[in-house]
Amino acid sequence: MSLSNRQLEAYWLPFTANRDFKKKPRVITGASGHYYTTSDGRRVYDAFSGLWTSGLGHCHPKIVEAVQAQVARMDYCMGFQATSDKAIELAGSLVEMAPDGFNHCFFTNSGSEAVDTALKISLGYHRTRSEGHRTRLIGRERGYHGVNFGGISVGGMAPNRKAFSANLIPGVDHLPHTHDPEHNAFSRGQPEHGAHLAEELERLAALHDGGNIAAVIVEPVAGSTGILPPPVGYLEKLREICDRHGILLVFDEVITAFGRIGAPFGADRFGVMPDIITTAKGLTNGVIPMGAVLVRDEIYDAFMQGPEHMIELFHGYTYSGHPVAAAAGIAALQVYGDEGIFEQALALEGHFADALHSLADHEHVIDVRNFGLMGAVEMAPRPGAPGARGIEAHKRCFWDEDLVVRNGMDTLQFSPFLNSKPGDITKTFETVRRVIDTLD
Ligand code: PXG
Ligand code: PLP
Repeated sequence: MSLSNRQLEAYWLPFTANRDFKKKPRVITGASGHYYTTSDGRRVYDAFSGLWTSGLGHCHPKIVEAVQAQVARMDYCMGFQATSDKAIELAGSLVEMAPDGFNHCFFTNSGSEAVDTALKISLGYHRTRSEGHRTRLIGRERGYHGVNFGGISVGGMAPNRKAFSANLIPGVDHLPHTHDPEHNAFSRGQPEHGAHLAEELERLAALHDGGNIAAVIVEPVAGSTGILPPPVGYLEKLREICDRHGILLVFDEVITAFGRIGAPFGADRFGVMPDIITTAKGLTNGVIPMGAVLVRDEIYDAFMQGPEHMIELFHGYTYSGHPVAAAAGIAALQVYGDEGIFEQALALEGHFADALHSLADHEHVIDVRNFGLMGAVEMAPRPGAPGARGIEAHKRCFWDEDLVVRNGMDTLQFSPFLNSKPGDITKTFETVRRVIDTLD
């Protein structure tokens, strides 16, 4: 590799321990199917499918072809007051795949932008209906909603908030998280205990008056924090309380959409319909950055009033509906359908859960959690060095075992390809066991 130290030093990596990383950088130079190629020439199996992004595998030929054709045909066009044919086509494909009643979508470039857009749409929606006093937003402890100011304000990942705590947006409350190892450790799929935690929303409605609350945002399955599936009955209860008080329910499906939990959307899988859905990642299979906010008809319709020459929502990104991203999205959605990917993902769940839970007996392991093709293995922190076991496992997998797994502190996370071979999943967890055997 001919990259210089100056170049390496120049790059400030996101969500990475930069000084430690730069001592021995893990650099990826190629990707194909289920494998990466590293800068030292190794073929490495990707057990995280990108960053939850690339469920179809890397460089899917149909998506590559669509992107190449589009970038040569039209690289960019203005997205305000004009748009590309591709953005319109993708909007059509997306609402076709979405649950009934979600017939409109707004494009962004990431999940973080989708979240902030959804929060603004929620506030704007109530204003258009002369309920502008509904300003409070409710998130949840341990929630991840990206890194923009709105997203970290409703989010509940303490490290992502603490440096900015004085500058978060006002008027936000948090529901309690649903992690309850005492009752639910080693649950397979949805834990039995914890539906009552949704009733905290009723308490907040009593405190503030439900009529002052604009929206509640949750991940149907909390991902980034280390996989917390919703307790049985929890999402249903949230929906019920939102209905009682006229509060919008936003599902942040940046991870859970597009097959990750065996259905087009988490809303479909759980049979609980939110009012707004945020997506990104799998929308383009990670090939070109893009996010989308899907809204129910009532929400879009509420904005469509006033003089017709006037802008209804003062919001948008230079790259909203970018034609090359949209081309990638159209192709990805086509492949999901043509290759029966969501059905494949659903069929793989049992095998994945078995393989993941095979680590439950390991001395370092204190919990295993899963839903769909999302899995977490939580290790006990090494006394005095929380996070050390997790990052050591990640590095040993990468350098010694040619395997990419992701760690958040001491929790190893797994996001297998939606079209994984069962044997590769088996092998992944045999390897992980071998690696955690070597940890102090
Ligand atoms: N909402 C949710 C639910 C997410 O999971 C975002 C918003 C933000 O999306 P962008 O595209 O702005 O990153 C996410 C992203 C991990 C991990 O290791 C998770 C995410 C991103 C990177 C790593 O779990 N989630
Ligand atoms: N900053 C400046 C000075 C800009 O002109 C723009 C967009 O025109 C932005 C920020 C926002 O960029 P984006 O639309 O890519 O989010």
